[in-house]
Amino acid sequence: MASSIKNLSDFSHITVANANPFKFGIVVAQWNAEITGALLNGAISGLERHGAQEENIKIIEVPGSFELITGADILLRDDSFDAIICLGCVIQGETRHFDFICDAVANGISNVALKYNKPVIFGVLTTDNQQQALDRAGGKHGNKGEEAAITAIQMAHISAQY
Ligand code: DLZ
Repeated sequence: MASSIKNLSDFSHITVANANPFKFGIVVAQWNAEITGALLNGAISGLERHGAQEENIKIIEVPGSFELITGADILLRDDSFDAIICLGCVIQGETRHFDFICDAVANGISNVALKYNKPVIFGVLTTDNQQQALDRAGGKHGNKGEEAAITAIQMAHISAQY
């Protein structure tokens, strides 16, 4: 019997929504600025390539990835944002700092999303070394900032439908 349910492993039917109606906030960490700057460029070009207007993209810088949580919270006090993109890069060091920051940022971003009932996208690289980060900030593994922007557009679109 033929099923009307799509093959769930086939996402070829998915297209990225038009970003034109939406307002986006980007919170970017200054730590590892070479990497986060490249993520930011990827995010902006991803949004604009899908129709977002420059005046509908608000960017704020925060000191480190830990502060992405507060940055997202500050932006979402303004109800006009449709989605927030958090961009950071945490590189493994010699201490357990890495684990604490990564856990806190992932949990904190989820909590802010639930608090405001708005999409808050986790565009934070968590890598063993700088080369892995470069590879994901416009290098051989693409630009995760751009991927975060596409996720933001899709989630803003879904959110607007319900
Ligand atoms: C302190 C610190 C360290 C050691 N490493 C990073 C990092 O790799 N990436 C990053 O975004 N931030 C780092 N920080 C800064 C923290 O995120 C935060 O800014 C400080 O702990 C102050 O709250």
